[in-house]
Amino acid sequence: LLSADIEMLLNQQIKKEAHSSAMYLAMASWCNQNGFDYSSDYFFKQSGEEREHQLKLFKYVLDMGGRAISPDVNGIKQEYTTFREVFEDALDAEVAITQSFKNIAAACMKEQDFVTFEFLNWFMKEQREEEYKARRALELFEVIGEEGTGRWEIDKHVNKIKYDS
Ligand code: OFO
Repeated sequence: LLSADIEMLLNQQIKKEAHSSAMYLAMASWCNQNGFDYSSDYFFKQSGEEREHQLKLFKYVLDMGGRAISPDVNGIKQEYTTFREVFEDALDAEVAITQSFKNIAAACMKEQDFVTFEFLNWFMKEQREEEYKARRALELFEVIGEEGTGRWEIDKHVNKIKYDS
């Protein structure tokens, strides 16, 4: 069973994952509208992964006899000023998500909820990859540069970022 506190934290995380999924979908749309097709595909994929994270947490709460809450999602940013801003937001969002998982893990430790703590390990590892990919994507702006056909070149590379754990 889950304590009321851990259940609440997990439900908050479910909402955050739903928000991330919607955020990435908005990024996929913006990139597509602005001719960045590879990045659009990349963000579509990210959106799908966040949806999976949401469902994984959702199912866990139910498996543990808790009350999983289907979240309201609002306040999704639809407009970006620059291509680069999309990637800055993506990295900021992933760093915030990692912090959020750390907070839940700390609460689990305090309560000696080692079952949930163990469950969270999968997400910790996943965040390592997510942060890596977001950081690498943003670095392309420095490595390649935005001048001339730079943004077009950056777009082509975004989808090729590999992570070997
Ligand atoms: Fe990329 O955030 Fe989910 O876990």
